[in-house]
Amino acid sequence: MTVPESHPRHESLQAREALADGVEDGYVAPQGLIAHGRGEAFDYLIGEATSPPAQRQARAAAAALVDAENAVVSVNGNVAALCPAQVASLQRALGCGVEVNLFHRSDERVSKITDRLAAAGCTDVLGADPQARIPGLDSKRALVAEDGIHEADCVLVPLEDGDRTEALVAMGKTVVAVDLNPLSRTVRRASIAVVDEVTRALPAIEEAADDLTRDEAATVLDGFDSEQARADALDHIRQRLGRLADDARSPRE
Ligand code: PTJ
Repeated sequence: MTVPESHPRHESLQAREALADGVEDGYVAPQGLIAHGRGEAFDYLIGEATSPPAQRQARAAAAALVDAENAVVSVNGNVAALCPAQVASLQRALGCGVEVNLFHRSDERVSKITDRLAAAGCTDVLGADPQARIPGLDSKRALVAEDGIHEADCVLVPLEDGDRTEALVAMGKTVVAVDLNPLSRTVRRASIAVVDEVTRALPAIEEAADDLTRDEAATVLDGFDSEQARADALDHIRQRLGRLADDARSPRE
């Protein structure tokens, strides 16, 4: 289905179409539709735009990636459906690795996602032949490439589950998450969480990285407090809802 450009919710409907197509093509997990719906609900509360706290989080995320020796972006079905080109652009800008890592893993899905990423411009996509495991994880998310996520000092995990975030942090890695739900375990456990929609967050991270030298990145990281950043994300929603409630109470013209 083509969504008319004039539709007031064009972008949101396009994203839904991309995910539904991905389910039909067999590379998005059906559970990905549920995950997306939850994300959409939080995006409504956030205001469907990158908030000032998310901008600061994106700068810290960029600093972590610039500071890393060996950063890898982890890609699941939803990310492959929504923003393969943004992943490719980030890879070009930062020279980082890209690895397919799936919760509902099957060889067929990994292969389709790898092809989709390659078609979008990603190079040397890892994940089809995982030789290592993340310790302490029983799910298939534990399966990783030795020279990819296993070796990485920094892993960018958009739309992640809390268990793997925790396990990657326990391995001593810097974990940068992108997740619209500021209450999720992922956001609470990540070294740096960007509470923003993934198609907005990846370009914001890339743009912030453009301006950062390695020395500046270290300074940004020194000044970043992940708990304060999460509190700022929650405050953003609280203040926004407060304003909307005031508007609803005020008499209409
Ligand atoms: O492709 P697979 O097999 O690896 O499975 C991927 C999903 C997403 C199904 C799997 O990782 C999953 O079940 O994730 P969760 O536990 O539902 O968590 C997804 C998180 O991403 C939730 O906290 C959502 O709020 C958030 N989210 C959903 N859509 C977006 C998002 N965050 C940013 N941008 C989005 N577009």
